[in-house]
Amino acid sequence: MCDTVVQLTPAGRGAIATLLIEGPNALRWARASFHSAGGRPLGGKTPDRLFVGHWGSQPPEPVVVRVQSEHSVEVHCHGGRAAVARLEQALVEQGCRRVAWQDWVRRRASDAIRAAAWIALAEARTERTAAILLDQCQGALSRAIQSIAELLAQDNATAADERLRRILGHVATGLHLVRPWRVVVAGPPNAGKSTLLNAIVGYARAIVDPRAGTTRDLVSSVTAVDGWLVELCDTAGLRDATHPVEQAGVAAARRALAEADLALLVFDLTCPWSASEEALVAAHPRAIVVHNKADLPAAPGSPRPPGRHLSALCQTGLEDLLGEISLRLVPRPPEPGEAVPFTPDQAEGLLRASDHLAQGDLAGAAHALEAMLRERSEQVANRFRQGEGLGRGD
Ligand SMILES: Nc1nc2c(ncn2[C@@H]2O[C@H](COP(=O)(O)OP(=O)(O)OP(=O)(O)O)[C@@H](O)[C@H]2O)c(=O)[nH]1
Ligand SMILES: [Mg+2]
Repeated sequence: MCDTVVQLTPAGRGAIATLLIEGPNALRWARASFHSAGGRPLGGKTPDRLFVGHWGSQPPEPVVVRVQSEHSVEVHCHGGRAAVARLEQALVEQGCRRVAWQDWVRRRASDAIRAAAWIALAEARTERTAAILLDQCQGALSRAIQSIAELLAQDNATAADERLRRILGHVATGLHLVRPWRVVVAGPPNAGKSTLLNAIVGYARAIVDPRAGTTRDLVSSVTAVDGWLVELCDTAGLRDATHPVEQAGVAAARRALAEADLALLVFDLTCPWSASEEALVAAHPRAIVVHNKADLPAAPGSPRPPGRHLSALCQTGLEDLLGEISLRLVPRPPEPGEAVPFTPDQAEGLLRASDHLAQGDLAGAAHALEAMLRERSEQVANRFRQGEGLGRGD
């Protein structure tokens, strides 16, 4: 086994970075570069001790070293990229191998799914999504898959199918734990789409103007709605544009609408309801309809379809709208500790198992599930045995 160095903290993001030196000579490498502030030598008899001092001499880099054992030493230094690169480089020149943190995690995790969960957890941006990923780090999905494989081994296809369906019900949620849902705000010009986007994200992301046709391009902002990660996308007002730039904007808006996970169709309550608005609603039956400018008297005329009456300008009615967005995106949020697949590979593996099960092929289903737990760990282990698995830890 050779000695390795891995950066455990994200590159350049924290005030403090942590490097881990592992291998038979870990303590020796640390001793070669570390100068203790109090003159106390690194190591000694007591395990798990902290030492304050500096690394190298030209110039000295302040560090705190934690000796976990002769084979495992943590070095805490300034979090900036330059300080980390200097320490890493010195260790590499001494003969340590640099390991990417993702490979370090994969090598340690007991199965491929837990490893993927730890890696995804580093990307989680809300407490709610992090809690779901933490459950998967602690084995929720791995155990669920193992238990289904056991049911299959016992020929209990009905119970296996039921559990598999329950997990598959969370695929869409799982795939959006680190990748945001895309919610597109569309509707006729001047309806208050940009005002609504700004009100939801909490700052003036999009330009607002009383003149119709202000927004021309797609304007996005990532935010959290009820703890779910959402990319809100403002669009050009939908109308028969004559100017080529506006035409391009309207075409982009229509594409965004077609690809959206959820659409908010925003209309102006002070304008009479028209046939083109009716057609827009009919073309997007799953959209949330928003009747905006509820702070002003509504235009008399033909009845409007049901929808949320609110004022983006006065910010009234927004909470209810956010609640509906959350419910539409995730109608059945996972219970704490529940199994949630969170990568496309996992979704594919589960669907493959489900297909085998539907054809009465229990062994094939079990094989597909077991492969999900195994594959990656084996690949990574092989790469380590062959001396690969190295790379930048960022
Ligand atoms: N009274 C009132 N005015 C609003 C409301 N929402 C938006 N407005 C006003 O309506 C005008 C148009 O608002 P925008 O947000 O730019 O409308 P838009 O739909 O983005 O318009 P385009 O980008 O041109 O398609 C601005 O003068 C806003 O201040 C509202 O809830 N109440
Ligand atoms: Mg606009």
